[in-house]
Amino acid sequence: MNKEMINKLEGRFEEVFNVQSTAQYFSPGRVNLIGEHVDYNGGHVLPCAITQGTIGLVKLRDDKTVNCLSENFEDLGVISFNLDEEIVFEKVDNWVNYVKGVIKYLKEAGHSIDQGFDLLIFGDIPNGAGLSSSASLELLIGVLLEGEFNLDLERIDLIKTGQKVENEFIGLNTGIMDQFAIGMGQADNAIYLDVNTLEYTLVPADFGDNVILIMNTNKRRELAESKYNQRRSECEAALKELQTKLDIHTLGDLSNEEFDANQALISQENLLKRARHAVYENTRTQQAVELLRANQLEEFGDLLNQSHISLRDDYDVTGKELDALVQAAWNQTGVLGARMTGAGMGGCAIALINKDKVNDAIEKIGQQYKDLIGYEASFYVAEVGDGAKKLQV
Ligand code: GAF
Repeated sequence: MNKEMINKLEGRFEEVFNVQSTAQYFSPGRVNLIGEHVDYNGGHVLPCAITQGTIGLVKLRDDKTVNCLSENFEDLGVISFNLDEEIVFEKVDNWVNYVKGVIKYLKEAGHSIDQGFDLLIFGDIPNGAGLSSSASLELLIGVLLEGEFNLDLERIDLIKTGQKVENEFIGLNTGIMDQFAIGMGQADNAIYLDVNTLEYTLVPADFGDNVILIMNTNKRRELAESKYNQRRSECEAALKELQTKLDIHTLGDLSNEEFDANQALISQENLLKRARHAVYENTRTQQAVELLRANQLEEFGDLLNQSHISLRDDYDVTGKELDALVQAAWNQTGVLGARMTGAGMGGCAIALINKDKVNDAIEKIGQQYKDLIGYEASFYVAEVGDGAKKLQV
């Protein structure tokens, strides 16, 4: 987010609210390098925060009104609610439900948020594109409230609050990966997280002569929520069947060999495929970290490819747009690996690609995608950035 954009937002804030903003906060988006649909299955994930994200400008008010405006949803205008009234989800409030949810759960946890505020936000991550615009917003509001009301919070509290908003206020049964990456992110590092223990290590996001290219299908995600929740239930059902014989708490407790030896316990083919993806993807993620640390990038890239194939064939969350984009990337020289990232069903893919080949590849991938799908994809080179924070002005 450059200075020019921030100046513009400051002007806009004053124009809308007739006062100057007093503080600014930033919260990134994330890409997940590998470990997809694993976080709610008890395994390992390898996401990183990116420099694209959501910025929030704020000024506390003397009353209890919270006024919210997003430059990304200008047509919605200012959406307001009052801190003295019960905070409830309202579909018409759209993105402001994330603001409401964070406030509600922090208040319920005993934190004092008793003054209204004016809020202007702007995000340069595409909405609903698999780069976690919603977790970015949750953590933005979390750090903003922490800063403005001097709340006594550990970062993990904000991360868990964000996940609670997603699960209980919005109704999407996500894992904790996105909030964790966005809350704990550090420039130039990926986060290797064990979701069972919430222990994590930083892994240098050093790709040598290569970069991570983000490729957006620009496909609107339809029915993504119900499909996501369905995948989670399917994995839980498969786990239950495995537990009739095995002493395991999560699918992430199994090695590939243990899974293969016990797969007959799973009664339905589709449940077996979902569980196999979760187990194998967890194994791939552990291998990928070792390869990245050892700078074995070709082998790391192969695992990205295998991850996509498994998400396509076993987990069934890719769809023709993501498959077309990833296949087009696989066709290019200089691409070490490519896969969808995030929940899938539209949204973005990533490719690990030689930096001298990026421009040429963008042109060719873009053309192949358009020929097949009928509209354009968008491309951004990812920069790995810091987690959510207050900006110094
Ligand atoms: C979404 C969810 F929010 C994450 O928790 C994770 O499950 C991801 O999909 C798939 O890996 O981003």
